[in-house]
Amino acid sequence: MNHSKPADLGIAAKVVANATPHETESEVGKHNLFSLFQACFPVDKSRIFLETESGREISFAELEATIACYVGLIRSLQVAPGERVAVQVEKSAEALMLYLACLAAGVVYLPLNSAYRESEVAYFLDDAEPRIFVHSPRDEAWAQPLCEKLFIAHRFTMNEAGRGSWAKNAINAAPVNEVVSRNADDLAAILYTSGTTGRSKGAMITHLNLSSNARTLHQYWGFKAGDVLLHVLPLFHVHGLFVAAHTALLNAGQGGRMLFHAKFDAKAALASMAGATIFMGVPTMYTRLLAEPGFNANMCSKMRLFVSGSAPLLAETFNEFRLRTGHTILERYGMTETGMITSNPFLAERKGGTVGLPLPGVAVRVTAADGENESTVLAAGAIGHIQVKGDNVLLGYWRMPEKNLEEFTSDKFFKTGDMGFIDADGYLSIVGRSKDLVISGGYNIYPKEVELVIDDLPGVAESAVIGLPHGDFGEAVVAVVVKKLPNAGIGELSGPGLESGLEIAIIQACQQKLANFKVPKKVFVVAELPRNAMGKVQKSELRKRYLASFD
Ligand code: MLC
Ligand code: AMP
Repeated sequence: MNHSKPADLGIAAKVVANATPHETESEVGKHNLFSLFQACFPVDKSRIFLETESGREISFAELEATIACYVGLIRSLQVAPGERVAVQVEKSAEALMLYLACLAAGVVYLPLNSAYRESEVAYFLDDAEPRIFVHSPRDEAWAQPLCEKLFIAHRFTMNEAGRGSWAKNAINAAPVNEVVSRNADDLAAILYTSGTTGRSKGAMITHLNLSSNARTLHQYWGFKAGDVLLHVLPLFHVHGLFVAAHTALLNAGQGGRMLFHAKFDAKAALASMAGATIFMGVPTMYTRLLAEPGFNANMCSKMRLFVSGSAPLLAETFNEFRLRTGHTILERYGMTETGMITSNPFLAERKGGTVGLPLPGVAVRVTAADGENESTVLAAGAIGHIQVKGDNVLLGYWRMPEKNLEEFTSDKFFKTGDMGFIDADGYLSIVGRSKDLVISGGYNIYPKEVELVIDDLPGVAESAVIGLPHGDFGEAVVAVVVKKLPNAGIGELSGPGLESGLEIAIIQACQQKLANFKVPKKVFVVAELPRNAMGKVQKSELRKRYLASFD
């Protein structure tokens, strides 16, 4: 355990670049996001909030009773508000209730993608120092020694049906209905995002960040009485957990509910669509829906809104969707660090190829450059760096004061790392990224993280990981690798052949150490990597060279 880390949240919070006093005296302690949701729950608690694919129905009464037991368990373990609870489980109603219980108990929720491998999880747990780790029973063999090594006090399991030692212990805990008071800038969650250096950063997300964004989206997207959200996204990232679940929770008072699918499956989603009014997905989900021959306007006759985000939506998907269904997909733009930033309007024109207008209360600007001119705002139409400011923007990075300085401008705008322009009507378009990032099926992959794993292999001199256009995932991860042997100059080979041993070793190492979506879908072995005059690897050159690899 690294004892040089700041010991408590207060210290971490004080070093942030954008900490502003958000509260009036009368508001102090009244910012727990769970209280906001609970205030929206209907008087008739027998009403159903969530229905799973198998037809299991969860009423508000069950939701509240389960959450009370979970809060009771957290309290009985003497985990104090502000301490972290890390959760790496498959999606289930119980996983959602565990998140809500963490909010209610005032502890900081740390969701982890269920695809993360042991070494990835080890980093997050070591960095965040949670008091509780809830994991899949499948990972018992490594989770148990890891928790011991990191002195994580409490470890529980939860399987894809929501069962396991967490649920068993919670049943025996004395239920606690009290919601812990929280201030606007108290942490609700820490979400790790990878970094360009390969080291992940914990984005500290406050109760105010989440409540302000949720309220805005609920209103901006015109949620109304009786809306049914078809929830197919994972529960461990912003899109599924905050955007989708939060807006549905805020709609609970108006008879809103969710159809909850454990995973996205195009056929299953279509089967449920007849009973739904709102769908949120990443572009891959839309291309997969369109790939279903029977998908047409009749199948979504009750649908009012299709939202897309997390990755660029291709013009052809936007257009074909409109032709096939009569619905214009509403594209919005956001980040883990900021929640949602812009959105196409619900009522006014939804412009394809743009991510819409700044959301109410969110300031967005496009500036000349990072560094000296980082606050020089560009005219409409000019491409530059996208920056954002508002109650939605993270408090700072967990125990990384240097990142807080780097990632915010001197006038407290957050640098998104995305490049774009704002048109004369105020709509933002994203045209690229200044950060070296691949987005595959809505998941972010930082090439550096994959390169570090590949470069560690004995047969590898160096590697460059890039994203290439991919029909299903939008972009796919590809590794271009130089062999260590002096006689490696044998041109480009892939597939079975001379280099296949190295390729297999690379794929295996990545599978062992990285989540499956980060594993390269192709490996090219080359004599050398193209470099510019400064010696920097020219990834744009590699992207051009291998552009059509997935055609
Ligand atoms: C799965 N695979 C992926 C992948 N998902 N590879 C690359 N990119 C992905 N996104 C791997 C699988 O492990 C498998 O590999 C192979 O690809 C085929 O898998 P599949 O069965 O076709 O994939 P599936 O399980 O159906 O998953 C696809 C998906 C999923 C699109 C449903 O990736 C998904 O749910 N994406 C949503 C991500 C998301 O929620 N992003 C929001 C982040 S928040 P193998 O080797 O095992 O065969 C954010 C902010 C914002 O970005 O603005 O919202
Ligand atoms: P994450 O760190 O996973 O939250 O991913 C955030 C990144 O996803 C942003 O910085 C963008 O690069 C990208 N992103 C999100 N929404 C969109 C969108 N609608 N179009 C293009 N890129 C998007």
